[in-house]
Order: sequence, then structure tokens, then C-alpha cells
Amino acid sequence: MLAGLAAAAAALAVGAAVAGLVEPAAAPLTAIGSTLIDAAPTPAKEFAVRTFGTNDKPVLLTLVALVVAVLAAVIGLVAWRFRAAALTAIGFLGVIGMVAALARPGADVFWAVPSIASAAVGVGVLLVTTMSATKEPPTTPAAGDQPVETAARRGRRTLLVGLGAGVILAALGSAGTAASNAVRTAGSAARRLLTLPRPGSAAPAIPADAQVAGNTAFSTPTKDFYRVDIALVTPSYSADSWSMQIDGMVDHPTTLSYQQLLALPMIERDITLTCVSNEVGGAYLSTGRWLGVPFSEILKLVGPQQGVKQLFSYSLDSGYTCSTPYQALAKVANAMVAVGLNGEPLTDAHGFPARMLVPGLFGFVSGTKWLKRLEFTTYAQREAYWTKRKWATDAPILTQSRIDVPTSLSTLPKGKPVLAGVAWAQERGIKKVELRVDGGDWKDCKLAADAGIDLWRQWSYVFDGPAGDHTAEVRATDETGNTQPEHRTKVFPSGATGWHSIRFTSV
Ligand SMILES: Nc1nc2c(c(=O)[nH]1)N[C@H]1C(S)=C(S)[C@@H](COP(=O)(O)O)O[C@H]1N2
Ligand SMILES: [Mo]
Repeated sequence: MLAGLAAAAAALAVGAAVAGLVEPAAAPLTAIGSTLIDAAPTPAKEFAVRTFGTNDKPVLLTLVALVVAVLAAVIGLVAWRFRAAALTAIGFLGVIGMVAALARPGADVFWAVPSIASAAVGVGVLLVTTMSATKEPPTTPAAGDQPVETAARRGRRTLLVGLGAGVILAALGSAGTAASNAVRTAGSAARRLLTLPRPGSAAPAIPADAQVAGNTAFSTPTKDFYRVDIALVTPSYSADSWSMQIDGMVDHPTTLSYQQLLALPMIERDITLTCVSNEVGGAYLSTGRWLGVPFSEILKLVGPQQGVKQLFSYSLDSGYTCSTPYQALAKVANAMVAVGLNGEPLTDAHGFPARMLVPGLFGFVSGTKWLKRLEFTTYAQREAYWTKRKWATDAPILTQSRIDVPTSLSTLPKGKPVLAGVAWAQERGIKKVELRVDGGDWKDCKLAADAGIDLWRQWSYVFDGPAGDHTAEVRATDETGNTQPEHRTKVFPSGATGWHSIRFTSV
């Protein structure tokens, strides 16, 4: 078993290190993990996101690694008897990694290299550890029989040498991966040192009283900005070699380099981004100050033709594609191809060099990161990644609200019994937020200043009930008069509905 585990550890570590040189997404574990993400049925994905949140990716990789470890231990046991079979099995695992890597969208033949290296290292380590395994089993050892003892000792020695080699290779591989990760991180930090142009139209100031003291920060720092995507390895691209193709049903198809994109008129806007996978009370929404080229300029540039129904966007990363309803795109003033977040170039995690944003639409139909191509088309011609998986086609952000203060199951401070939170209905605006305690009457909350239609709105409520344990529920009404329904739905296929509630204690 140890022989199998050492072989697997060495194989995977070396494979990952080689992938660091070739293409991180081609590492055998990563390639298999990405294949599983794409193949997973929607309920499984929902479960993973709901249960593990942003840790869903490490959890997936750990599970795959555990399965490989169990297989490796079995292979190690088998090797003692059927060496050729065990070696073949390792080779077969290598082939699985190779096929997974080669089948990734955008893969080329070099993506096979990490898995080949893995298989070679795995076979090598298992060969050495089990060198004397099937040689002449000591059938009738006479006491003090010299040759048999020597064979046994030799067996033990090759096992130890093999295990040692496995451990050393695993350590070297891990160090190599760590080193190439460090180089990549430093490289992307250096790339992001570029200076972005000033916007022709600056963001309107956020009123100071849009923030309720002690509540969630109105503007989310970049490091805290939620992140949701299907990329197992954070993509990192260079702006120098980047370009974006814009084509399909347009009069003037074009390709923009990064510098050409930056030369177009720019706006800076505060926008609250929301994920369709946000559960009632969830944290998949954040507010940032985005710098980018408004879509109105892009439409002017290429001239979409009659009959365009969807903007189909392609990511550089894997086969991710996104479907944005053209109607929504054309009418939302601050829809943009963004290059900056909070005064800096986008980070790799949030889509460097460029990404889409359409206020009012959930991220999966509007927020394509690592943009590669914009194609104006119809629904009959193209079907996007999530559409194929039966998520909604038209997916406006639902009117929602959340209680952030106090956190559930905590105690309200004595002199300052204030509940607070956020409400959002991007592109419609929040008209009213109400709260009720212990199922009583709905009471109006105090709304903080309105910072604009693309943004969430903060609210507060002074609790004046008796000491003890209580339940608070919140609901918002948007400017179209639509009040959040009580009925709880799942996030699939078009976002969760229902009221957020917390339990708290007052003294
Ligand atoms: N290339 C790519 N872009 C993507 C995704 C993705 O998986 N791949 N996920 C989308 C989803 S579901 C959301 S909610 C937003 C989240 O953007 P953020 O990670 O910058 O917060 O990105 C969108 N853009
Ligand atoms: Mo999302």
C-alpha cells in the first residue's frame, strides 16, 4: 500500500510541477476535476456551492485526490502479486488524466505532457519499490539459508529506496509547483502595474449616509469581493497579447487590442454584482467601483443588425460561454466591458484583462470574465454553458434583502439595539424595507441614502421589544411596487426567493 501511495504522490506532484511549466490547467488532478465540474449534473453543483461555498474547488480536488489515493493503495497491494497488472493500472490512470487534459476546451497536444510525466514517475516508483516482489517467493526457507535471507533483505532495500525516491519526488514536485505559482503571482502583479486611463465620466460620489454605521461595508474591498466561476486554476493572461474579437450579426466586425479598448470612451460606476447561486441570506453579492467602456460605445462601433437576440460572450478560460439578452444589454445605461475595479486593473480572479458587467442581470448571464470574444447572434444559433445546463435564459436579479447586524444567534448590544442590513433590486431601486419580530406586524425600516439604481441600499431598525429570544424577518419592496414573496425557492434555475430571518437575543 505504501508503495502505491508513494508512487501516486510522486506522480501527481511531478505532474503538477510539469503543468506549472506547460499549463496549470493541464495538471492531471486539475484536468479531471474540471471535467467533473462540467459533467456534474446541476443538483450536484448546487449542492457543492451551497454546502462548501467558495471552498467548493478545494473540496472537489481533495475528493479526487482521495479517490486516487485509494486506487493507488489497491494498486500497491496488487503489485505485490501481479506487478504487470499494477503497472498497467498506473499507466491507465495516466491515460485518464491525459484524455481529460486533451479534451479540455482550448487544449493543445502539450496538455498531455503533465499526465505522461505523472504516469512515467508513477510507473518508475512502483517498479523500484516492487523490484523483488514477484521474484522467487521464499517457499521452503531452510533455517539459516543464506540466499533467501539475501533476497528478503534485497527486497526490503529496494522497497525503501523506492519509497524514499517517491517521497523525494513528491517533495520536489510540490516545491516546483509552489515555485511556479509564486512566479505566476509575481508575474500577474507586475502585469497589473499598468496605468489605466481616467474615465471621461467619473462615478457619482456615494453619499456618506448611504452607509449605516456598523453595517456591512457599502463598497466591498477587492480582496473581499465575492468570486464565483468554474475555473479550477485562476487564469492569468497578459494584456500585451490580449485582444477581443467582436463579430456575428454586426455591420463592422472588429478586433480590439487592450490599448485600443482603453482608447475608447470610458465610464466609472459603482455597481452591485449578484450571483444567481446566492441563497437567501447568502454572501454572493458585492459592490465595486468599475471602470470600463460602456456597451453603448461598443454597439456604436460595430453596428448590430436587425434580428440580434443575444450577445454570446466567450471566455479565454476553458469553454465558458455566456448568454446575455440583447434587449437588456441595449437598454441598461451602465452595461460595460470593464478593465478596472476599485481604482486598479482587474485582478486575475475578477477577469483581467477585461470582463463584462450588466447591472440588473445575474452574473452568469452578464459577467463574463477573461473575455475573448463578443458575438451578436440569436438563441437559435448558440446555447451558452449554463443554458445547456437548464439555468434560466432571462435572469434579472430578484428583489432581495438581508439582515447583517446582529449576526444570527447573537445578542443585541444593550444601549444600541439596532438591526441593519442591505436590500437590492438593481435597475429597479428599493422603495421600502420592512421588518417583523416574532411574526408580528411588519414595520418600516429606516432606509439609508440611495446611491443609485445599480446599487444595493442599506437599512436599519431600532428594536424596542422585551428582553429575551426573538426572530426577525425582513422583506423589501422595489420601486415597481413588487414585494419579496415569502415562498422559499431554490437558487436553480433563476435565483432564490424568500425572506431572510435570524434569531437574536435582547437584554
Ligand atoms: N469566464 C467566466 N466568467 C464568469 C463565470 C465563469 O464561471 N467563468 N462565472 C460568472 C458568475 S456565475 C458570476 S456570479 C460572476 C462573478 O464575478 P466575480 O467572481 O468577479 O464576483 O462571474 C461570471 N463570469
Ligand atoms: Mo453566478
